[in-house]
Amino acid sequence: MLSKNIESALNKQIRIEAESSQTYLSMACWAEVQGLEGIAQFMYTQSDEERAHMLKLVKYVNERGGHAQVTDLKAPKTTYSTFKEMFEELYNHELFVSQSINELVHITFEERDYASHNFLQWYVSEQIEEEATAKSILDKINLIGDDKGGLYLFDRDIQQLTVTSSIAINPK
Ligand code: OFO
Repeated sequence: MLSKNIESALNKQIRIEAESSQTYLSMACWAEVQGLEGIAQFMYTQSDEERAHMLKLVKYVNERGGHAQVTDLKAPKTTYSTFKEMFEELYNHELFVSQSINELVHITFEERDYASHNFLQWYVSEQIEEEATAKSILDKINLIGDDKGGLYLFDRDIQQLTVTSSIAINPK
């Protein structure tokens, strides 16, 4: 059974995961209308992953005697000056999410809710992976600079990352 405090902290995280999904969906739309197909696919997959993270929390809260809350969400921004700016925002957003997961883990520890503490370890590992992916993408973008040919190849190569993460979400 979840304490009220933990239930509310988990619900806060449900909202953050839902907002992350919307943010990446908006990034996918912007990239798609710019003709950046590979980047758009990557962002659509990221958006699906965030929704899956949200649903995992929803199920956990409901199964543990709480009530998962589906709320209104903060609207994400819809345009970006450059794709580099967009990936910087993705990276910063992941840092923010990691911090939020850390705080949540801390609360479960303080309340000695070891079941929730254990459940959240999956999110801790996931954030390590997502931060690393976002950081390595940013490093590549910095290497490309303003080179149009480099952008073309980057947009093509990032599709490979998308294939890898869809396999991770939908293992057959
Ligand atoms: Fe939900 O995994 Fe990153 O944000």
